[in-house]
Amino acid sequence: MTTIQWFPGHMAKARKQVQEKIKQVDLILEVVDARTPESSRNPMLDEIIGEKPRMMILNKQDLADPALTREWVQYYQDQGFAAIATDAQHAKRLQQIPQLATKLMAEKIARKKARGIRNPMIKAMCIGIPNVGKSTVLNRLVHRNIAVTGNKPGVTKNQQWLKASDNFQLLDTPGILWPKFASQTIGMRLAFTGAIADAVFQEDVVGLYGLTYFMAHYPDALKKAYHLTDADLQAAPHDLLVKLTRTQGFGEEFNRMAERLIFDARQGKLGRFTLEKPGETDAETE
Ligand SMILES: Nc1nc2c(ncn2[C@@H]2O[C@H](COP(=O)(O)OP(=O)(O)OP(=O)(O)O)[C@@H](O)[C@H]2O)c(=O)[nH]1
Ligand SMILES: [Mg+2]
Repeated sequence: MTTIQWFPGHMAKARKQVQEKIKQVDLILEVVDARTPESSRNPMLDEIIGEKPRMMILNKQDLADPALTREWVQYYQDQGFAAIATDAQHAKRLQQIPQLATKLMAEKIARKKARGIRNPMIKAMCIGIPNVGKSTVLNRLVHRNIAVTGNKPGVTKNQQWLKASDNFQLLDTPGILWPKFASQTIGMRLAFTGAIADAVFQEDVVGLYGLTYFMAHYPDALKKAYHLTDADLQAAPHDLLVKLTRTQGFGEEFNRMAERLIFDARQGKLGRFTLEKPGETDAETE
């Protein structure tokens, strides 16, 4: 299997900046991709954050498998995190974030009030890997499009403070990956969902990973999207990729079909999907 890895210089710098700011913030909002929650958690950030109160935000839930999202939220709550699933394109549910933040900070707020501070400020730092929707979530919370967002990884280049209210301030940060993924399956999941720059990986390898996963877990979605039969789904993934390349009009250009499949999946054209289940180890899915 080819190795996927992406840790350019700007991420090393962004990590250093997170380290520098960590003391100034009360709370961490860790945004992950609901389609691949555990693989989209940066283990490097764990070390930096330490014991700071943390809220897990499983964003892009509109694209993820709803039953598995419920399992993942429960999984993180069982681990003692405040965890919620969000769709940052719709503001309504996001109001749970300041409510939860206030709850998490209740003791600290009470201590500050006891010291005579009438309206204590909560400062939260939003962190996560690239393209999971950090800036979009924050824009919703401040009700304005202040932070730049975009449908590719690496859009936010610098940290930026945003004011949600008189007592809630948010720090947007650039998405950060880490120097070595523990397994190549993690790289595949992150490439497939768009956290890794497309130029860094081979579409045919990642497309074939996605096709194999969908054949095993979401065959009906594939059948519907590409007009396939049950017999087609019995083929080896590589043979199905060859067939799809031809039937979708790409001739012998397997790369282009793989690219199309990745694009369709990211757009939601293959239905809602989640690439990992709580408690599953990568060895089971390699
Ligand atoms: N479907 C869907 N798309 C979303 C959601 N949240 C964000 N997006 C889209 O995902 C893309 C990335 O969003 P950003 O907010 O720029 O992501 P980011 O985490 O700040 O990315 P970096 O700055 O690169 O680290 C944009 O095209 C958003 O419109 C969501 O909940 N659902
Ligand atoms: Mg951003």
